[in-house]
Amino acid sequence: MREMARTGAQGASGGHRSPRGGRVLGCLLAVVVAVLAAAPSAQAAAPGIPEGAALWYACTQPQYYGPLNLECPLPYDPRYLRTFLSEFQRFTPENEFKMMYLEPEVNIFDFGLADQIAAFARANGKTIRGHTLVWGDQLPYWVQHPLLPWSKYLLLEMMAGYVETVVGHFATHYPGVVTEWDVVNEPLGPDGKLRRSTWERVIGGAYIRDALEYAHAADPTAKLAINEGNTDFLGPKTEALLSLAAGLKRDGVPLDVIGFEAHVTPRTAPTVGQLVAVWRRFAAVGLNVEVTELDVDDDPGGDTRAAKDAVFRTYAEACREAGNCTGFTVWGVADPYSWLGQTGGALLYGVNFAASPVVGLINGILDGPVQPLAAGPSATPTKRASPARRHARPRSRHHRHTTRRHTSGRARSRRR
Ligand code: 9MR
Repeated sequence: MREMARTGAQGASGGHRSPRGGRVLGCLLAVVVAVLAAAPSAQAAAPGIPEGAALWYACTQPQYYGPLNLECPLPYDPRYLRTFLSEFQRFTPENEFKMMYLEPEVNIFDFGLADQIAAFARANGKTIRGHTLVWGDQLPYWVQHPLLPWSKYLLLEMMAGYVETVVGHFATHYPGVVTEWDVVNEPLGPDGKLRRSTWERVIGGAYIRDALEYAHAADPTAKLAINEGNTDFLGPKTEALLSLAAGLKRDGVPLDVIGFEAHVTPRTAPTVGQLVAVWRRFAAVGLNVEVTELDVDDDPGGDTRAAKDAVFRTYAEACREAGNCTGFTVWGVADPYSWLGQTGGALLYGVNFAASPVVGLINGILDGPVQPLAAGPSATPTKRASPARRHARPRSRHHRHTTRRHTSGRARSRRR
């Protein structure tokens, strides 16, 4: 997953000077350069498919300042940072951007750690997939507190305030760093019905489109995603996701990407053909897709490295072949730091940060130009009521909040 050289054709830098008396030639050259610049160039955009990893930020730092439960689970090892920096172009904060950390108390935002992470990305030329704004898990205690009897309107108000504050924070203070958001995470249950969560129970299914609208209003430049798992095969859950996504696109809701988590094993993984078949259905409704959380756990009894590598290759090949795949993210930098535990061998870099043999292959597959869908067939928003109007949301109760720029967590010294 080397850093791909992304240098397009170098533009005319003004270094040419017409020889004395060569004005006509100079003019002609200027015209040719202008025509070439205006013509669509095959070399103009050759960004390949960006490769990312879920990052445990504290593990990149010898000194960590933040909540204790986001400490790196292992002693500081500079190889973690080195591997990330040299091999990946972007990252997903594995936990740090989740609501329980960003709004730990009602109306009190804590961007202490998130600011460090965004500054880290900016300083190192990386971009961030923001994960995740509206999810049923990893919520602050107060969202589900039985003594807080949410009404639909109050919860919607709170959700609007949360999404606008968080997305707006990064758009304002770190422009161009958080380029994409998992706005809604795992909205569906295994049967394809909307997953029960505080959001769904109190607001109803419309919370999905509302969250997307609020995110778009806060940062019109960010790509917006719904992220879901276990939808790599055609089946009831995948059909339900497709129909949800198609409906949103039809209504002009700002949705760009469907994220496919891909927590799989060699036995549960799909084939290239199955993935491409699913992803093309999403292309047909105007959506790009991304592999967002790929890791390959062991089946009972264990699997060989070769079997796992074949799965990584499958996802990379499908991503290249589908035509609308705009990202490839593995869920962790190296095995010792995987949420699945250290022994699984579920990632591309092993216990000693040695690259699996498939890494070079994946680089080759994902490199080179791609032409994802720029906008879906229904991407032109239809004129329709804003979420606030649809729900007759009482604007006067606008969410007020205080932001805490510095986290209450204390500095943690790390052993080398
Ligand atoms: O990798 C994350 C792990 O460290 C957390 O303990 C866990 C809490 O639910 O969330 C993990 O990440 C999840 C992601 O946010 C959403 N998709 C499933 C991921 C794996 O559970």
